[in-house]
Amino acid sequence: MPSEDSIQSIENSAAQVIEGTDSLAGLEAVKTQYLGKNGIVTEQLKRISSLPVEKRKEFGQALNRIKIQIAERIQARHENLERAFLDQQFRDQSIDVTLPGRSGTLGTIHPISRTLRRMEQIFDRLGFRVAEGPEIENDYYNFEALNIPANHPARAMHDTFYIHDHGLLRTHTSPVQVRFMQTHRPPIRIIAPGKVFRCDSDVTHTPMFHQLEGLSVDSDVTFADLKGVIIHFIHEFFEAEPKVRFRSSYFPFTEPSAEVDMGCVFCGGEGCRICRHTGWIEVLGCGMVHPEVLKHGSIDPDKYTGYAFGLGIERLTMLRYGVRDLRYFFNSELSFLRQF
Ligand code: 2NM
Repeated sequence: MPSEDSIQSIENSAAQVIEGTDSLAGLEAVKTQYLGKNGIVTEQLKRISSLPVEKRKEFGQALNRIKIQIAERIQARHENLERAFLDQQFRDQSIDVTLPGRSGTLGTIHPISRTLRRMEQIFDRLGFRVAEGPEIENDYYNFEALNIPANHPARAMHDTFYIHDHGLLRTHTSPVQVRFMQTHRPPIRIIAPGKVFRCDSDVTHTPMFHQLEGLSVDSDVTFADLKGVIIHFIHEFFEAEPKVRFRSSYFPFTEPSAEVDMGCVFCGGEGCRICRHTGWIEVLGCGMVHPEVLKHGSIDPDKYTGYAFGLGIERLTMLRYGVRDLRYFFNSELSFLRQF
């Protein structure tokens, strides 16, 4: 017959096993091992009926006592393990609200776009509206209408990308101005900014670059008006008042034509690397619109006159911001772009 001692040893071993269990699943198995249908305590209870009558009560009471004690121990251990599990979970998932935030990266405006915006603002205040047109043009609008007939040497200068018989990538934005003249009556005051394409590539030329051309047509437009607008533009754009000179030149689409130089803003006219020791920097080309070009724009040259000008946006951006190499605009180097 089992003694008080052996019952107590079941309790002792149960206590040890329970304390040594460190998972909720393991604890469930221990509960079955002791208190389950075929558990150690249950097996003992089944034996009561085989004991002498006078022993049954004492033995039964002792077994019930340890059954309750074991159940309580399991319950207490369960609560401990659950609390430890939750504590660990809180520690693992906690957020340190004092950490500095992660900032997103902000993009910047590309220097070419920045210059374009600046130019558009300056000309907007002078009454010029922005006009646009196709980048894929044809022979008529890119050359013929601009007084550059087939076999004219000026065609060779343009290094045109031809697409098919008459399709080509515009080599300047002048076609936009011809199309505008054909669809609008004077007074006309527009600028045509955009991409242009020339089959040319070296340290100072890229096959695609940006131009801005201007056009003013009215009944009494003179070269003096052109000079006033150009000088004002240069002063505004460079936020300085360098000297400006108009040097006689030739373009098929203007007569007379001029190229415009400004006093070197880097050396003040002393002569430096940037102005190639001339003290002057070439800024743009311009002239009075050729009567033939006005005719192609359905404008009567006996009633109207006009001036036009054209400039390279990359070139003026380099001068304005002191960018030393054209290729910076196109190689997507963030350390360069982030400065704008
Ligand atoms: C230049 C220089 C001189 C020009 C002419 C025209 C048009 F379409 F009205 F005839 N647009 N742009 C022009 C005149 C462009 O670029 C150096």
